[in-house]
Amino acid sequence: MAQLSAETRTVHAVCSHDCPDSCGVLVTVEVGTGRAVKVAGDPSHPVTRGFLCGKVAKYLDRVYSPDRLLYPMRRKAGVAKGPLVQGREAEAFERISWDEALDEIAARLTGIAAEFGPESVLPYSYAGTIGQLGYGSMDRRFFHRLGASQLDRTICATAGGEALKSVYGVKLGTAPQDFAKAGLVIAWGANIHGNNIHLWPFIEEARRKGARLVVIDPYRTRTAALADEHLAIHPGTDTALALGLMHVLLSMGMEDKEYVAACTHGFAELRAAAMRPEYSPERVAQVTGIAADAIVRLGREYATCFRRTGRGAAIRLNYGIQRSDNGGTAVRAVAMLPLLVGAWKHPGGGLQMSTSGSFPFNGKALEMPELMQASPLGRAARVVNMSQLGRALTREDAGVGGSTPVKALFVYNSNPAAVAPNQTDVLLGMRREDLYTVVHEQFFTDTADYADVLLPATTFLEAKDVQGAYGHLYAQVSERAIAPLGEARSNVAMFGALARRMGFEEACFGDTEDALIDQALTTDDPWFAGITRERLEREGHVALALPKDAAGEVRPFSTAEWFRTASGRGELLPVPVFVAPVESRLGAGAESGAYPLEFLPRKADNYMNSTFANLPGHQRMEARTAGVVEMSVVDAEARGIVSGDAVEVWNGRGRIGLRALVNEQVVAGVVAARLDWNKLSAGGANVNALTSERLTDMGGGATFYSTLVEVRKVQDGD
Ligand SMILES: Nc1nc2c(c(=O)[nH]1)N[C@H]1C(S)=C(S)[C@@H](COP(=O)(O)OP(=O)(O)OC[C@H]3O[C@@H](n4cnc5c(=O)[nH]c(N)nc54)[C@H](O)[C@@H]3O)O[C@H]1N2
Ligand SMILES: Nc1nc2c(c(=O)[nH]1)N[C@H]1C(S)=C(S)[C@@H](COP(=O)(O)OP(=O)(O)OC[C@H]3O[C@@H](n4cnc5c(=O)[nH]c(N)nc54)[C@H](O)[C@@H]3O)O[C@H]1N2
Ligand code: SF4
Ligand SMILES: [Mo]
Repeated sequence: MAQLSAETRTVHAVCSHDCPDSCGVLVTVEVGTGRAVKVAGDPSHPVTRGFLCGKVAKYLDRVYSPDRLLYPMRRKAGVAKGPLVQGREAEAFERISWDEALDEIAARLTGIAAEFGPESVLPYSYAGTIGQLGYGSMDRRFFHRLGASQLDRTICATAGGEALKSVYGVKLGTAPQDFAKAGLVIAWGANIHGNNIHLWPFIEEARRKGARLVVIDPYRTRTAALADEHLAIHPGTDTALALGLMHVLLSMGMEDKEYVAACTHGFAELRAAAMRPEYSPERVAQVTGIAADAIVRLGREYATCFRRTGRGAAIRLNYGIQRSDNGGTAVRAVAMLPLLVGAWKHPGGGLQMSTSGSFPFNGKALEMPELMQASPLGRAARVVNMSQLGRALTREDAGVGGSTPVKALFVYNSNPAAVAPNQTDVLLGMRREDLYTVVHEQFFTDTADYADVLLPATTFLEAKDVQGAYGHLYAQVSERAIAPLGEARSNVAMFGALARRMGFEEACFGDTEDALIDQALTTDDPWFAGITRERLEREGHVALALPKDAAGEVRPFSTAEWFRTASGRGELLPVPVFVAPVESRLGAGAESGAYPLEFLPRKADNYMNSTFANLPGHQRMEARTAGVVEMSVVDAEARGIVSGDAVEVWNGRGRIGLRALVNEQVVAGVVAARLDWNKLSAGGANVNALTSERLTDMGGGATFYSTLVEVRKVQDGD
């Protein structure tokens, strides 16, 4: 008989997936077997508050999945690179030992670097883990010492990040708990219920006290459906809406004159711009698709929030609005709104996009860029933009000047075959037989299908790390709860071992996780005052030491001291100007009429980008959106399409096969489909076969949400 009450212990870990919430996770481990038997949200964490999202509540299904990649493997001779059948990928590879794997990789990288120069090696990583060590420490040291190309990690948040910094000088905002005190909450390009669920209870608390929730999103997300008002904005037109709201509030003279004078720079110019006729509610309505009276109402409600309710207006701005040609400008425009009404001074008021800038981790100590000087290059290596991977792999000059082609690709923390834009070129490049590809992964992803060598990676239960957050203000240490499964190694362990195999003798390649955590926390920054590894280990989570006002509250940007811009104020210059994205109904890309529909290649509520997409339990939760393109009845009827029809969605870059789902999630002119693994998609390509490598106006970011397509019914015999 099974023993019912085996002795257990509880370990504090941190969910390391790329999510603003960075939850404290309590892992129950059976002492006898060392097996994790339960994961739960840490009830003592002020934002996690004892619950996990639906994805990670089932995390043990992922950790102990029979599909985990557990051993180093090498592609069998004669097996071409390219899509494999899910669940049978291992047949294309043969198991090898870590020693063989490291020997081979070291020999190949050394040879390629000698023949083509070390910049012909391209690391490719993003946010498989956002633990400080796993995201960027030993890996960066390794590639710096090698002299490999540097990767500009732009695929997610750089447009918005640069934009926020241009206005405030720092990526910081309203704490999630403070949303409970708000008198009005605006979710702007933010799918809170799907992507940031731990903010939701605070918003519900505010609503119970009378606050309204307004969602500005072209898609009727779960968040929008649960809101008091949903404004279905046309994609890429947020700058116009923000200026329209300014137009309304400035026309009424509702700006906070004292705050504006003390804390902003460039108000007169911004006022003149916003008062131009093209930002009147009527004109903005034409551009955004939002009724003029709704714009006037929201402008007034926002401007008068504190006077009416004694509570502030809070904006949850998220990255949805900046995945578009002018996404940086859009974020700047929205981020200026709280500066005009002084919302930062009010309880619950302000704006949150990312709080990551509040964590002064010592990135330089972790990454050691000075090691590039010790590499054969003897200088800083060239930089390749990750949002243009297709270009980097298919053009001789890697798209960045010079003549060094990419000859080796080292992928970890990412699944570019599924998530990178312009997939046709990405896969064309990855299929190259003369490209040596190493993939460090937990699963046989789409990217693994193109690997020469596969290395098994740990999950966050299996390695220690230290983590901040981009949606709250607590630092945490994540303890190792269980031993690595199979022969999995953490990013730190793997790159440390590979560095030794390459003959890199610097002592830094032997640093332990604890040593790295200590280095990450070594800083004079007062916001980390009193935060040490020992304290984090003891307490699980520790609040940042942010400055408090006389009432003992942390109120970012309530006074001029908070701004870290050159002007020392909230920077309103240059004033934002609305320009239609190239691929939008008003943009140059629509002129030919060939691709009239705006396409939203969305994230799944129950996956994390492409992570979880292979797990049956998660697939069941996402069944509604599996393999479908959602469209309005207007666009469906115009094409003779009804729900269930097989359709093709295409543009000049690619085509994918889906089934139509005619509903009210999108308005006329917009269609939506979600990200999946390619090999789980009909036809073997996902939504990124349609997206482009055009970059954003700031930060060189990806423009996933500015994509034009056409849809047609697939006739019998097609
Ligand atoms: N469940 C789940 N959680 C996640 C993720 C996931 O894949 N699944 N991904 C994680 C990652 S990597 C990130 S970066 C965060 C991102 O979190 P969010 O920024 O919330 O991410 P998105 O879903 O990209 O965009 C939010 C919303 O913006 C809308 N949107 C698209 N274009 C526009 C536009 O032009 N204007 C406006 N106003 N809205 C627009 C989209 O329809 C979407 O509903 O979430 C993280 N959390
Ligand atoms: N069409 C479309 N494309 C998108 C987006 C979209 O909304 N729509 N979103 C974009 C955004 S915002 C982002 S952030 C990117 C995300 O792109 P990625 O960062 O590539 O995200 P994931 O798809 O989650 O893939 C992460 C991979 O890392 C692996 N992994 C996890 N932990 C570790 C570890 O410790 N070590 C190693 N070696 N591997 C690990 C996981 O198994 C997983 O396969 O996608 C972008 N692409
Ligand atoms: S994915 Fe986000 S919400 Fe879910 S457990 Fe991880 S940090 Fe928390
Ligand atoms: Mo992201």
